[in-house]
Amino acid sequence: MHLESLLSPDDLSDLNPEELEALAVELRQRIVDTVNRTGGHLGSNLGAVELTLALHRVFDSPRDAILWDTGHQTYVHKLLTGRIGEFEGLRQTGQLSGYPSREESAHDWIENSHASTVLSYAHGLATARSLTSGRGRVVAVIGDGSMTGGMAFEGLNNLGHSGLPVTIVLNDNGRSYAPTVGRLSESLIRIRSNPTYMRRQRHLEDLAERLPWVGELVERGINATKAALREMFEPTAFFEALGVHYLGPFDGHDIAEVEDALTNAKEFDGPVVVHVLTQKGRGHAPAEQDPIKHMHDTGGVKPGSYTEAFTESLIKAAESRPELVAITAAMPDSTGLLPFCNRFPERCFDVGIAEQHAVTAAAGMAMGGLRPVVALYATFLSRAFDQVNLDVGLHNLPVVFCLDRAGITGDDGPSHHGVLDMVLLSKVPGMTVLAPSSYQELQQMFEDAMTITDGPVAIRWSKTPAPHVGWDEVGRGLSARHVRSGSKSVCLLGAGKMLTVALAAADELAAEGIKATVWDPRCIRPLDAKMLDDAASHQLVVTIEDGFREGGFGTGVLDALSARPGGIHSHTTEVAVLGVPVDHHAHGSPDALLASLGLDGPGVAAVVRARLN
Ligand SMILES: Cc1ncc(C[n+]2csc(CCOP(=O)(O)OP(=O)(O)O)c2C)c(N)n1
Repeated sequence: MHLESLLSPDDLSDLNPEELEALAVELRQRIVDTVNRTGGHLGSNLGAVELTLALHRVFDSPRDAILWDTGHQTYVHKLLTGRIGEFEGLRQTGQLSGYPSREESAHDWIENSHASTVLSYAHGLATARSLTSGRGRVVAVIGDGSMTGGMAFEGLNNLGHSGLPVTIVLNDNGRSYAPTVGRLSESLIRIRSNPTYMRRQRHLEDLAERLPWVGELVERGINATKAALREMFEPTAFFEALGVHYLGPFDGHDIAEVEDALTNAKEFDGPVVVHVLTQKGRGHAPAEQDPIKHMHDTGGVKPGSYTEAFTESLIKAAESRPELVAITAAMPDSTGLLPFCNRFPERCFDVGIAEQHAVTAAAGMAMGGLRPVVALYATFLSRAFDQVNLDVGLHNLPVVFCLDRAGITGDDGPSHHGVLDMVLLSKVPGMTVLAPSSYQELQQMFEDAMTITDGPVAIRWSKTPAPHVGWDEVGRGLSARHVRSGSKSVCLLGAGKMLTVALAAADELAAEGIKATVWDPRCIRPLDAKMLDDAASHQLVVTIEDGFREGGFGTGVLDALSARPGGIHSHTTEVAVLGVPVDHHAHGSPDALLASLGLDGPGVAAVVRARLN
């Protein structure tokens, strides 16, 4: 059997062990070849090849619902469910998504890509099936990294309580991006690092069962023996205390072994976890060896990027501020924290994929006199909005949120765009929100944020390359920066990286004789009164941002201008608010996506022309 002749999971049923092994080799090769061109989560997918084959042989997808946590590890699933022809276009504009996609296939149930949700989906779907006599099993695949998120524990607790027949596959490779942290994963590590221990345990259990004892007493005796043996292995006790039966651990690269385990689990009438041990990057030396770079689509921190400016500023501030600590939610590398963590290991906290905990733990640290910096991707902060608003905001705590990948982020699609942070954070009373337009601005803003002690500060920046400017082109404190003087026809306010777009539009308009004024607002909240005064003296004000247009920076400007005595019209000023329409935007290259939304130089210039005429 060759990969190309695989049209559906049914085609796997007649394959013998040798053919399956050969298919696994082909699948790996196809993934490596494609991801080398398109980027993507290589390590997680290479580690899930045999597991995915076994899942599709034992379960009858899509009648049986196979649900993937996060969804970054579904390339094999895509290849086995009729998408070989399209796989070339992985993550390319208008082509195959890097995550499950309901539009692509009936085999894809959920398209989350924010971690730790799958057990809750499974609880819901299994509940629906039991109430409607729906058929088919529910299978939830979750990694050890995603098991560190609070929702996973909530889901597990409810599944155990419900007694619903859900098969949970714990795909344990010991890593999130970095090695997985937390007490549960420490117990999992003990098992992983000592398989003979586990074999011995199974052997002892088998032995106990074969003892020639009879009757109920003995039954209890055996269970007690088993329980005592299991006590040695915390995960077993942990799952079983929650009412979830535990099977394992199994070698996740042995297809027959995993199939046996899944077949047994399928017969079980209640929630059961099948613990499989896998190796991230399996079968591809560069991915097996490099802990992070080849594992996920992080590509490392680029020299000269905003992220690097953050790393530099953080270390510089930490040198003179022993109270400064930094928190990451399982992403020390891609958020730029790693050099800080290597230098000040006792001041760096990786809390697992637990953004909500990260924020409230930061609140506690600030209460205790520390100066916490919480480094997250902008998209993952929205999960912790309530904690930002109440646990930090209501207490006026000086926590600094450093948000990478803000704005339209690109290849990862709808779940990864950082389009909500300005909308949400600008509603937190007392929150200062800063958006740097250059490498140097970010450094200045971080230094300034350290001096704000009466409430939280957020600094948000994009993944795209940072402009480098002279120090005379950098603002200070909460002031906006007047970048270019024009006539009184049009004033452009470009937030963060969109300053570049404002300047491109101004250049284009200048060639036509329209001299635009340009401001770098720097501070999204509170807005600088001097900038607003100047803007109000123009016929047209155009605000440009890379977050949602509604409720973000531009509508803040519009509100502020209309709240002035006499309102906007007394100044004969018109305001055009340009930003990302409220929608779930697909994957694609960031600047191309922005251009398609009219958020580039020509798009902005066109709006100005149309409004001035
Ligand atoms: C809420 C949230 N925070 C952070 C991430 C970024 N992220 C994507 S995959 C991943 C690691 C997941 O580890 P695990 O579940 O063990 O899967 P593996 O890749 O190891 O197979 C992280 C941190 C995310 N997807 N969602």
